[in-house]
Amino acid sequence: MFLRFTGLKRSSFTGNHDVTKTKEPTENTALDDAGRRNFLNTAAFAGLAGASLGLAGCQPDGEGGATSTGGSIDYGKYQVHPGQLDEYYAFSSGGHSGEVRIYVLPSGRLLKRIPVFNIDCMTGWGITNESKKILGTHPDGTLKYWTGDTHHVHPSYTDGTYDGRYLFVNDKIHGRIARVRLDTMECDKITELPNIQGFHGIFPDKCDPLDSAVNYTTRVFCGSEFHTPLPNDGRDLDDPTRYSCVFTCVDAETLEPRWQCQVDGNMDLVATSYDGKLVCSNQYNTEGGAVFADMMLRERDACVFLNVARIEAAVKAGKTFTIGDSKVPVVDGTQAANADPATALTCYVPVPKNPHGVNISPDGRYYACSGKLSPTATLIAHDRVLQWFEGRLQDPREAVVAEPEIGLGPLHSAFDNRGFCYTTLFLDSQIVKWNIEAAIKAYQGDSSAQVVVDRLDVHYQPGHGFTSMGETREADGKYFISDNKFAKDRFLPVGPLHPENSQLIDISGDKMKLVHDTPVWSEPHDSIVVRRDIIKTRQIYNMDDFPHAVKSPLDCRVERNGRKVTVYLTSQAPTFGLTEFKVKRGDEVTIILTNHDKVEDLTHGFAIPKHNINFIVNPQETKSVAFIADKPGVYWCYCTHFCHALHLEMRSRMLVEA
Ligand code: CUK
Ligand code: CUA
Ligand code: CA
Repeated sequence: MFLRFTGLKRSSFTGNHDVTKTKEPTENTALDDAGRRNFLNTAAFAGLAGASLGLAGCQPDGEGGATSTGGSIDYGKYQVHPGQLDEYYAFSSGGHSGEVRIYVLPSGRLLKRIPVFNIDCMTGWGITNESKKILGTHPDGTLKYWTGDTHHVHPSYTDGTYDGRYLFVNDKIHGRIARVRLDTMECDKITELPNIQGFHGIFPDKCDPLDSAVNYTTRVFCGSEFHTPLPNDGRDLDDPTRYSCVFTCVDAETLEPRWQCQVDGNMDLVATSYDGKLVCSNQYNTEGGAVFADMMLRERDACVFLNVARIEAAVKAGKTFTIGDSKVPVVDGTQAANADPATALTCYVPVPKNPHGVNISPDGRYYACSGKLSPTATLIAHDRVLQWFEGRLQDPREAVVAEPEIGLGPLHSAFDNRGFCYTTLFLDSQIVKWNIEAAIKAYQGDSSAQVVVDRLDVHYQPGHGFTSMGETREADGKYFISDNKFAKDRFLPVGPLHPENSQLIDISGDKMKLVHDTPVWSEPHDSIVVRRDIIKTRQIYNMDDFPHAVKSPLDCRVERNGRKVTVYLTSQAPTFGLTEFKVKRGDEVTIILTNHDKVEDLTHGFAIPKHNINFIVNPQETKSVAFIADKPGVYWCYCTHFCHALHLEMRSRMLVEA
């Protein structure tokens, strides 16, 4: 995450934010747009929090972008009536909840929470043996980690658009990547990446640079935000100048790391090109600072581009090293080792101070890197970066084709299919819509080019913004979501912890229109909006996919092997296959439960009081749990998931003998 600016825009906390009303003038209107920008462009950055407070209430309407007020909106046209289905899925990270969420648009209804790095006692994630195996355990069977911090979700691609196979998601805390199957919407793999800390940006490739026949995702790129000693084994604790970062390429099928690339500076967000050739990451800490003031020393940081084909050739040729105990081959992508474009693995394009967010336009031509501490967005041309690698540019900075001033605190950009970019302005609490070609003309000196065409107030302090299908070739320019970090007065109060506010904006016309607010629990960072026809889910499982399935209710039994007891169970509404089972105090009990119901939506649950056992089995699914029966007595194992008129009667008894 970016800095939390303590000086929030004051108007956000006092103004009337009814979308039907225009903004109220505030006391700082004397400071015009230009003055404000200059102020931020001076060396006063060390006091940035104060600066933003000082600017509070300044409302830019200039630059040709009169602020949209919503105007008259036919809200009814966005309603999804009872029985109707939505148009889009939104897959959303859950931040430090460690999960992924699915909500749908335009209604904003939340359909599902997918536990990934967290423990979830509804589904049994982190409780069942199968999920613990995916999450990773110590030799004694206890979970290695039960916390996570998901920031970015991105699905697999074919032909530059989503193919409905997988969703990849990062865990910033422990440096893990997870994969969610999109047919079941469940996590099926997690890998802990070596040599990294603060795994933040993640993006799958969109085709293979080495094999033109492979037009689908085979790699997932992972940036690491925090620099550490390499290996991080206790050496160089007090010498941050010796810390470094590596970029990781993970195989999309095995989810194992293929290679790593050491870079200067840090990595934040990640974007991949549509031709598979480049992957890039914005860097806000090229200074290698260990405290925030040191991370703001330079006027420019960078967006680093990795040349995937060259790196993989270097890996193949063995021009690699390893770090500590890790066997993953590492290439040297530092600037000193890559000064010659003819052989360079990496290209560092300078961009203004502490950029955040980098996104590629749906036509594959431009990367938009947001300024964060600069009121600009930097547009980097894909073909010009390739030209640098061919030795045809003098300076990587020549890959920049536009750098429009768009407002304060730009964080993330998204695109429509008409040549417009939509950037969230954290400090201004606005979305700014700007024209890509006009920005390029203005950069070339055309003062008549109208770059900013619209602004819309959002509520409040947006982080990510994303458009419907906007990270694919099929961007459709219908909706933009502003994921706002502060909701304050937009919902009924629920105590000191507020929800966040995910705002749906119609971008199909010339002016952006705010359609509605959806409260979201802390704290999604990013989402993707996927057309519903792309997602094809299963309704029930296949019993044969589970090697330990209890195939018949007649197979229900208790097997003992010393202190190890296995209970084979089935469920079929409204009964479990055994009405009781007996174990002895101290037994190591494994329960294997197969749900024999075949009816769509007929899920059962299984809970054992006082033993921390609670999980569900979906139709035709098998799950297992293991625990020590350490308390003599009678324990009613009951169905937790309402399944039948006799759901409450759906029980079994565990009898633990003293
Ligand atoms: S980061 Cu949170 S708003 Cu983790 Cu994608 Cu920019
Ligand atoms: Cu089975 Cu409730
Ligand atoms: Ca910096």
